[in-house]
Amino acid sequence: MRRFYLTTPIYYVNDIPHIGTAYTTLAADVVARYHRLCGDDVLLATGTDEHATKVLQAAQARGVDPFQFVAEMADRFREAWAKLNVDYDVFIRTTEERHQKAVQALFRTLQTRGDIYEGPYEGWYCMSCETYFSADEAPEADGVRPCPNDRLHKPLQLVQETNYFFRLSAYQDRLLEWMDAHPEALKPDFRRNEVLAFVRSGLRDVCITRSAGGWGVPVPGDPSQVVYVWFDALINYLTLVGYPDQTASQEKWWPADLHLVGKDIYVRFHCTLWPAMLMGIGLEPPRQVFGHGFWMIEGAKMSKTVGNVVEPVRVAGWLSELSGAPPEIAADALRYCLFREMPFGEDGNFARSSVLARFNSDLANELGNVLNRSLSLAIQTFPGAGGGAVVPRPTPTETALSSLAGDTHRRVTAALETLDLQGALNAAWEYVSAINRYLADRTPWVLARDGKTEELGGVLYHTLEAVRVLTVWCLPYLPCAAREMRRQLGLDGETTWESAGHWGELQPGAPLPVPTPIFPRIDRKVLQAALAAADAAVPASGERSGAAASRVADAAAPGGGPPPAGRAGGPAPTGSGEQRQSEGEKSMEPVEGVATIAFEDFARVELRVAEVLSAERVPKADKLLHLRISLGDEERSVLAGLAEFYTPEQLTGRKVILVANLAPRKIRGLMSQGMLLAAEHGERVSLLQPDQDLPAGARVR
Ligand code: ME8
Repeated sequence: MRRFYLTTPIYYVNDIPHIGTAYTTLAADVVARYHRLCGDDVLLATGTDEHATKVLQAAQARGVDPFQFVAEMADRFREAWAKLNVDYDVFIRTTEERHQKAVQALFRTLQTRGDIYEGPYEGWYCMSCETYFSADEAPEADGVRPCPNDRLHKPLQLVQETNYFFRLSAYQDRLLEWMDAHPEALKPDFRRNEVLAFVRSGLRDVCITRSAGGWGVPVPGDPSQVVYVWFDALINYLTLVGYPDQTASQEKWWPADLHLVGKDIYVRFHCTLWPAMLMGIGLEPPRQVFGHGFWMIEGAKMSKTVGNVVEPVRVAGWLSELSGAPPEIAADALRYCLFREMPFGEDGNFARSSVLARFNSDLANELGNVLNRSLSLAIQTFPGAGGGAVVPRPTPTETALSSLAGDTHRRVTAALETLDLQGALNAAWEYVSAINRYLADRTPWVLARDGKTEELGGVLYHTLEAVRVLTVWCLPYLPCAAREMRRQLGLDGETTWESAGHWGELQPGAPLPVPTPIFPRIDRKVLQAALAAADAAVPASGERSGAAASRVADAAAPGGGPPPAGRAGGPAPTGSGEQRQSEGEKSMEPVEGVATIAFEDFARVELRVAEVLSAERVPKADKLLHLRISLGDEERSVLAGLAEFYTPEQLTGRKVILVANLAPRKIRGLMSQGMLLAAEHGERVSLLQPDQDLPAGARVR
């Protein structure tokens, strides 16, 4: 029996469970259910990360005791996962005593081995992003250091304190050796390359304690400091398996088979800091870390400020109301949509309209149809007890779906083994289409009308058996719906993954209950009204609609400028050569989309056509290009965060759109006098340009 230990990130409890946190948790549930069906001994762990400063602030803002606040929020996560049919094995909260013990034990071990030392820390701190910057990253302008990351460029505060550091720099070579020896450990491959580049560019020691605040695990032997939230959080994966005391459990479950995380916490936390910490205490790194992509919401980044946070439980409730399906079936439908819609690993766009469309087409029409039609026909010709039917007899002539089932089973299995969670569904739905085509070809209703009972029985057996095989592939994704489908096929007991590879398990003569539609089709009028409403407003917490997001591809834009560490996704180095991990890594991404503005507000932005006269890379800033541009009667210097998307040659001579009346800023010692407009979709960025040859300086409205 294979054992399989997989984890989700533990989520910050300053926020409610949303579609993003649900996505990782649901993905873990799909993988865990697949492994359980394969007969593996599975441990699926999730939980909550409760020691972040922003969590404390959220409690204070509500005037609630922080311990009471985190306990209530942890319950909200548990409730949400229950409503979304997540079957986790263990739930951990970082304020639990067992975790505090594990963090302190690990800290002491590293300290004894000489990997933790005390030293002075100096850095510039942004309260808003909870992130530290070095003086280089946040140059002074007009007597203050504006935050290079925060949207409002709030002034940074100087922080000087004595802290403890983890000697991450000592692990660079060992990490590279490990990555080299285990190419399967970091997936998908394109993200592994980011990790390699990050580690090769040089690792610096990280500050792992804080002296202010007092919210966190006390540093052993120095209660004036608490352990930094990221150092604390990563250790949860060990606490869960009994570290440091329960050695038998730890031996059984460690190393973890799979850490599933989003791309925001992949490179520096899960693929660099965590493996190094484990190496430091003599434990093996995880067998695999998978970094999936991010959901945008109707074209914009999900953010509390924008007010477009999607709550999955509410979306499921909305689907249930519109369709009349029970809540757990609606939750399954949402699960299906999330994994069918977006390739696992890439970014995607969440739109309620596509959830509705998929509900009706993929689930009600295609999947629901194959079961309902064949069961209804069986009742007419092969009646059984209580108004139901009996399984008819197979005939040797019907083979179309049996050979295809074997191929599809191999494809679905291969996809799940490599975490291609969309690929597995694509293959299964090709099979659903094949069943529907088969029904259309063989026209069992005509066979019934013409009294060709034996042939009809053969066709219906073939269809029902195909649906049985299909239910096994569906069980990880649609656990409640697939179980209900199986019940309607007269199958109540547990099953195995392997059973989808066998043909002929339905027993002729076995009773089939009266069917009811599992995914009731949403009525056309209700659907149209819901789509119109979905475009205007939202069933969740005030999400807004919107087309593809645009962003300002300029160094001055949040996230568009130089990375905090001067290299992609890197931790912020300090002036004195160490680096301080930031819990705000994900908050460094740009916030796309803003609330509605009046036309007068838009009119205050001066947009002009500009011509790029020359472009060059900015030394030691991977993302930045320094452009000289012409506005016809004036030349300007502009810094743009475009180096990953355009070469200097591609930009020279090009007409672009400039935000011309933005206050000038000095970045890396160079003046930036405006921003270029670019559209962004997933990882792609495309500069806006006029589609006719207009002179530089022309106004854009
Ligand atoms: O980072 N699309 O917690 P967190 C897809 N406590 N997935 C998303 C997403 C989106 N738009 N937004 C969030 C933390 N996620 C730390 C983790 S682990 C030792 C500590 C998912 O509450 C994704 O998995 O901010 C991401 O990595 C995670 O939520 C971040 O959750």
